[in-house]
Amino acid sequence: MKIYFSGAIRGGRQDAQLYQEIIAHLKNYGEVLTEHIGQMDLQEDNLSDVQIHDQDMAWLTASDVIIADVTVPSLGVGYEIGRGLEMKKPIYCFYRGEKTSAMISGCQDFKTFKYETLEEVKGLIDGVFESMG
Ligand code: 6IA
Repeated sequence: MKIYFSGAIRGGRQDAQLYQEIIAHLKNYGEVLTEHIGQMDLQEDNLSDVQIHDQDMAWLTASDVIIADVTVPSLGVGYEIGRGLEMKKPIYCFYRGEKTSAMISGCQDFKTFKYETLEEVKGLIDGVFESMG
């Protein structure tokens, strides 16, 4: 099982630690192609934006499932969800707080779950993978 985890980078790194813990949990179910998203010391490196985009699209294409944290608003995360939908990938979105974008929670082609704590999101992720068999 190849898992594409999607979370904010230039959108804001305030949840980076949480992404790291979600990624650690996702590893119980397969290979996480985008482990760097949880890296606390993520630095803008020498990759061009074209290289970043093309590498991420290749990983998205190779993935079996997309798990997105949509709490911190991110153009890249929204774009990946849209492209993943176009590729007919199974997508599961998770967010904390009052609301997320209506374009995410209002899309009936995938499920969006609200959570409060790390333990809760881990439980929701367990449910998702159990339902996938
Ligand atoms: O618009 P955002 O930057 O918040 O978009 C975040 C999403 O786009 C993530 O789910 C990533 O898959 C993808 N993404 C955006 N920037 C990068 C990136 N930057 N590297 C890999 N994936 C990215 C490289 C610079 C970094 C080392 C700081």
